Amino acid sequence: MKYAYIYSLLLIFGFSTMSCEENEDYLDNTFRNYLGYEIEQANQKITSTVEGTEEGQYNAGSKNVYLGVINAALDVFNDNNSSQNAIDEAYKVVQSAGVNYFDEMVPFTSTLVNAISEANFLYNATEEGENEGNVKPGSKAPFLAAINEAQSFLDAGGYTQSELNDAVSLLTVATFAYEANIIGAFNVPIANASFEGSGFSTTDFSLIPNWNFTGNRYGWASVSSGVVSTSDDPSLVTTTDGVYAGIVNNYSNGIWQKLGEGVHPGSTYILSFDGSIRTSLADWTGAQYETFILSRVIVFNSEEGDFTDITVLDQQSNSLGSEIDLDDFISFTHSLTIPQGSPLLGKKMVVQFKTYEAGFAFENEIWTDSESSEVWVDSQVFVDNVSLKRE
Ligand SMILES: [Ca+2]
Repeated sequence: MKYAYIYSLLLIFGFSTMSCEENEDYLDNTFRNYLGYEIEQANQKITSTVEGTEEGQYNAGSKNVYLGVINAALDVFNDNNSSQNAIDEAYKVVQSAGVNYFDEMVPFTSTLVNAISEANFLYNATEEGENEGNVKPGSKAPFLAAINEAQSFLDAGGYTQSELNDAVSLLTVATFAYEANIIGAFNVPIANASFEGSGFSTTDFSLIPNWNFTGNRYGWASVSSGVVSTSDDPSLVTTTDGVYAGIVNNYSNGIWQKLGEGVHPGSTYILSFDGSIRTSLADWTGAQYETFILSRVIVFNSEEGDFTDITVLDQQSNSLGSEIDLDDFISFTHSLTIPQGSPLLGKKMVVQFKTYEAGFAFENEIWTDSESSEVWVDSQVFVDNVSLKRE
């Protein structure tokens, strides 16, 4: 009785280890300890979960049901006269109550919604054929069937988290099988990748389909990012395709586009684009600095467009030199590999382009260069013909 009493005190105060030393009835108490451990785990589950209607919360009243089972088992545990059968039975009942309690959780429906959206994106972005980027003939029909099945499951509702996990697994297996049938590299769709989609020159980024601009970092920065055509801008003599190119100006977070592509751990991505200098003004001493396009692949950790809370998957500085060359776009490739086991699995990728000049304290984008002498630099660059491949 004495030991059982101490054990129950330990349980109440949440100790995670229980000693079996100095116990005469060792075998019996070993089985008791299994039960005690199970009760302790159940109590921890009760204290670490809340009831509510949000994903991951538990249905109203479910805690009391679970607690009732736990307390009944605790009585068996604390009673020194409990038979081995009663202890075994209590052990099973607590375990199955734990499974039932888990099923009372409001399921993380968003995981399936995301998996379906990713699958649809992949399905729509690929065509059957024999060329690189095509999916092998006969692959689309079974994949679409798997997507439709997942969608029907989602629409029907009334599922538990365990059932939802199974549905996500089924769709994931179908998605991976489909991806394995893609020949060579997969072309990640980038909308309006060559800025021809707007059809007119503008600095109003709300009018430029699919690309975003979060504004200048300083109020005095008068130049704006946007899109221009060869006929409207004398410094844009030619583009690599079409007649429009995007403009990225200094003193801003640049331009960016959120893609349908979720992060694939273990994959290598190749980001390609063309760049050219639009303006690269000398500083007040007449010095001309090397101009760069900074290409980045990021994910937003919280709000879309919130650059104070991002994870940079990779970035690369691409030099355009310091001379303005009116007829030349330079082609760049930026390769990045996502580590296996990356916690960013499935997070939507964002492609971002910024510009800066050497001699400028880039990290802080302040007015001093590395020699701490004041410089005035200003640059704008053209970006065009963006593509992203997953290998
Ligand atoms: Ca273009």
